[in-house]
Amino acid sequence: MSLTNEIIEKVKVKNPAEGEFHQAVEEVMESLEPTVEKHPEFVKAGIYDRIVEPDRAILFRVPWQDDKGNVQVQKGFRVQYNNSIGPYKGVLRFHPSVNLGIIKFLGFEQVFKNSLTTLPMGGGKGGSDFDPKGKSDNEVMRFCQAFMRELFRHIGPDTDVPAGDIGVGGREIGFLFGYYKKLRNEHTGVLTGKGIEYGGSLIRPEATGYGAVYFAAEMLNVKNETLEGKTALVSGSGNVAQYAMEKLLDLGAKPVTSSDSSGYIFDEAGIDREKLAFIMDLKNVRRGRLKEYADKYSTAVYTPVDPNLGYNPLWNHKADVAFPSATQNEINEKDAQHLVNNGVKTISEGANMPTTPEGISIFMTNGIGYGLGKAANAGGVAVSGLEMSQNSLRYNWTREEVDSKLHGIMKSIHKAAYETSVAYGKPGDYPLGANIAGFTKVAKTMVAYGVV
Ligand code: NDP
Ligand code: 2IT
Repeated sequence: MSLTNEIIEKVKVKNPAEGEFHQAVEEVMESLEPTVEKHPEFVKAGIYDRIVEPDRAILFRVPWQDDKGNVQVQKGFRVQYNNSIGPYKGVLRFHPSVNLGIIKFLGFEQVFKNSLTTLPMGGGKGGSDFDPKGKSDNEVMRFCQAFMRELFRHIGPDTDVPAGDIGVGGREIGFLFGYYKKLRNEHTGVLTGKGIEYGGSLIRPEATGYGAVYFAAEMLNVKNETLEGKTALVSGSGNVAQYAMEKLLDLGAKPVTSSDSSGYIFDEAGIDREKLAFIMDLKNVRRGRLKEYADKYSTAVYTPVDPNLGYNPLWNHKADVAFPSATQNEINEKDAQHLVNNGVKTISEGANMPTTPEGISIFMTNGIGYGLGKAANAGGVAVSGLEMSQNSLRYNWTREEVDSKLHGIMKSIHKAAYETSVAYGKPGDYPLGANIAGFTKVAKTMVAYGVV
């Protein structure tokens, strides 16, 4: 058995019931197989065994009081995965599905993603099974404060810098940062995604969605194509999906779908700027359900989620490009086949690990340009890195400066992934190229440090 396969098997045995984590390790390790022969120094230093094991995983109890005065208890997690190239960096996710396996998969992915950004950031991830949906602002505040009461002792601007993800937006970051500041009596860049008034970076809210579209544009550029006039399927209606749609409109493409966990809308006429503004208000201000979109716009059809269907009909519409931007494993084998059958030739993943391994192999065997999440959605963490730099400098760059740095970073991520795929004899195999490029930098650093 090859070394990388041995590692996969060991991870499965040693970390039972962590399916998403196994999936992420399998995906990365399969790509890394050709590096084993090329880098005997990595094997000698035990890098393959060490890279799958987090530096530490912190689990804690988060007790908080709801509006009725009842005590609720949530699980809290922070997995500090690898800080070889910089402080641990990666988000907090608040969603009822959060468990240790999900946080470990996200943290593991983050190590390679952050390495690809060219910025000095290690990888980590955290979160809670708390569900902000249906909670009052006061409840969310009390929960965030309770969460930070434990987390503050493990993080710091040079140690570990969290940010937002599913269920953690500007409101939550404000509560978390305000309480950290109170506990530590210091105003530093300990969290990113902050409000502009208290150290946030311009373009951070837009960065992941914009970056995924810039990445798609780079993939198309290899084939001498652009996004102009292309029809796009987008899933999700949160932070990433909203700004992916905005940048698609800027570049002349037509987004036709959007979804939330209850269902999706298909708007053949296209989601234009006015309709996008409606989605942003609905989701960010009124915190409502996407079904309202179809009540307001007669050009749209709403389809509720049918858990017995075995596929997501959102991916079964004619289009050219697709931006999965909701959550993990939202494209299975059937969905991938539907995308291929409907003429989609380019996928740029805004979400983390939205495609199952079976789905990925359908894309690869059909020659689809497949931009995996850790390359395509790295724009968010990249601008988080720029926010950290601005906080250290106590300075702010303009919107244009940040956007142009983001664009440059997405181009260089694409270049690194593409050129590595060429160097390893598989031009256009983005999973291979991105995983190897991200890994190599971290592995070299680990070798330099010795056995620590
Ligand atoms: P948001 O919470 O802003 O939006 C998430 C969207 O996905 C919502 O529309 C939500 O619907 C939907 N969704 C979430 N969970 C599920 C589920 N289990 N089933 C179906 N739909 C679901 O999160 P983000 O936009 O920030 O994150 C989306 C994805 O992008 C995640 O995979 C995240 O890890 C990834 N990502 C985010 C980055 C960022 O900077 N924010 C950076 C890089 C990656 P509903 O409203 O009903 O919950
Ligand atoms: O998955 C990700 O890269 C993010 N959600 C952003 C991480 C960050 O620290 O900004």
